[in-house]
Amino acid sequence: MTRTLPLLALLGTLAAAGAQAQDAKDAGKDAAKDPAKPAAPETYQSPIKNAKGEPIGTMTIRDGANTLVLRLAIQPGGLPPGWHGIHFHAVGDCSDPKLMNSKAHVNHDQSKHGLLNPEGPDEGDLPNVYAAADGSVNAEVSSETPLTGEGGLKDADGSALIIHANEDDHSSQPIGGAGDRIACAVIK
Ligand SMILES: [Cu+2]
Ligand SMILES: [Zn+2]
Repeated sequence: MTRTLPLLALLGTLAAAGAQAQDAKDAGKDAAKDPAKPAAPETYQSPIKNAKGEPIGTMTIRDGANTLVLRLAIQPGGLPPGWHGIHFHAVGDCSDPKLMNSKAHVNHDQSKHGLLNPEGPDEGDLPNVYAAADGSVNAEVSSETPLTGEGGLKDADGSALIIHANEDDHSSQPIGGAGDRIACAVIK
């Protein structure tokens, strides 16, 4: 699912009105390029906690007009060193020790899992992050999944950022072999 689908549907059914909407959109893009009038991204910050509920870092989301940017800052000792799969899961609940209350990946259109899957990705899929030898992470990844509005992370039951024990292979089902859920941040 992409953010442009509703606009395309509109163009298909209301050609004249759609053309006007496209003009308005182009005008908006021009305005966004003007450094004097930057569109302020919507921001959201939440603590990242391990499976024991101990804080290990901070997740910061900035959601612009077309893309969401997520920054992870995890302190030394926070994670086992190496690659870790991270995903948006469907429910904003990190309260149980195995972090299963956050349910499966955000996925409104029954896509297959995996950024590299020809039938994917689902809306929860994100690139892996790498924890340094001291267990710290500083990383930034992007996603087309919006923070608010239709299909947004802040829906009625919220969402969660889950960090897995292993890396995501970006193609196998259901979660790319990423293994246990070891850290979580609520998005509500
Ligand atoms: Cu996951
Ligand atoms: Zn997925």
